Amino acid sequence: MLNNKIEKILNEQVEKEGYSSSLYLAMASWAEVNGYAGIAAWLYKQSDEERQHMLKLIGYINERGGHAIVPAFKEPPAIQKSVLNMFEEVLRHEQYISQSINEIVALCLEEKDFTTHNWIQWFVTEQIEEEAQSQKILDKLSMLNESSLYVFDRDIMSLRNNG
Ligand code: OFO
Repeated sequence: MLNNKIEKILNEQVEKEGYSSSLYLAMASWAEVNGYAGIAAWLYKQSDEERQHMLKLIGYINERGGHAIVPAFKEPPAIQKSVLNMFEEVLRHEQYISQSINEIVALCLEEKDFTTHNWIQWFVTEQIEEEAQSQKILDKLSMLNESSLYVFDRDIMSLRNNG
């Protein structure tokens, strides 16, 4: 059974994962209309993954006797300054999510909720991968100029597949 504090922080995370999904969906749409099909595909997939994270949390909260609440999500930006700027934002956002997961871990220890502490480890590991992936993309992007973005756009697909 979840205590109120844990239920509350997990519900806040539902909102954050749902917003992440909307954010990446909006980025995907922007990339698509600007001709970056590969980048758009990567972001659409990322948006789907974030929705899965949200569902995972909803499932756990309800399974443990809580009530998962689906909130309204704030509207993500529709326009990006540039591809580089957009991926800087992706990395910043993932770092923010990692911090948020860490806060859940800390609260679990404080509240002696070792079941949720164990369960949330999946997210801890996932965030290591997501930050590394975003950093890898940024490293590649910072070596490119605008004209080589086309090559990068095709390249990003294989980058996702190879981890
Ligand atoms: Fe990006 O992993 Fe969920 O939020």
